[in-house]
Amino acid sequence: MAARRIKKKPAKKPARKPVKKAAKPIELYYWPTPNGWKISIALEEMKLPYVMKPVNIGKGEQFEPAFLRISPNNRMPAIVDPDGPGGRPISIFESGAILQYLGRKSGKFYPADDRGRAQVEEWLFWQVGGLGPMAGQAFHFLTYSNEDLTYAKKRYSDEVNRLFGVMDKRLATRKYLAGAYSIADMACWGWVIAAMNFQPLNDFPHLKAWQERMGARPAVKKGYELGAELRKPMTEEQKKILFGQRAR
Ligand SMILES: N[C@@H](CCC(=O)N[C@@H](CS)C(=O)NCC(=O)O)C(=O)O
Repeated sequence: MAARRIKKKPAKKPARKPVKKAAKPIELYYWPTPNGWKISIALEEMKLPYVMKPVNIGKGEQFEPAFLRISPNNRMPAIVDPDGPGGRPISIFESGAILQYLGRKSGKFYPADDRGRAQVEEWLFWQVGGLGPMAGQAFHFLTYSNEDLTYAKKRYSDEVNRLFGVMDKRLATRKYLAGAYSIADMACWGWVIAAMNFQPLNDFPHLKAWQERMGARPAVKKGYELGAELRKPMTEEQKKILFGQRAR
């Protein structure tokens, strides 16, 4: 009997392991200031991979055409996420919009339910429309202005004092501004740290406790330290670049 030829099954190709694409890091356009810290802190808290791209605002790098395409307001922070919605890159400027985006992307520190989200947004917008600009102006007239303008110094430092009072009341009954720790706290912390230089926290015990509670978080420490070595006292040359800007 003729030996039956056993058909050899074609050798199976070894099963390919699905190749996991390493997430490309988010590019953070940054300089170590209270507005920059909001985003470095958030990225650290959310454990999102990122790479820092320094924008030396004292040298005028915020006016470079490549940066203006990302941030038409010539201000940092800004981000480029290579893995944005639909897997396509996205660029975002304005710290509040960036925080909301990162909160949605990571699903952290920005509640999904409407009530929780509305509370976070109240305090986030309170920061971007109030605490940040007012503390920024106070800082300007108290520290940077070459003219000694008593009225301007008082107007803005009074407003910071009022805003600190609002925060202090809020924090008397909750650990964080919106109850649970959120992007709103991340937005405010750097401005409190900066404004403490001219408005001490002695009269605001709950705010002081919050500032310390946040400051003890490793991610906050790391975000705050990002690029600290770049920060230098402002020179007259830098003031000419930063102040007195008009439409270009
Ligand atoms: N509303 C903006 C403000 C950002 C902002 O003022 N950034 C400052 C540094 S803290 C800046 O980039 N300044 C550059 C300039 O004044 O030309 C935000 O929240 O992102």
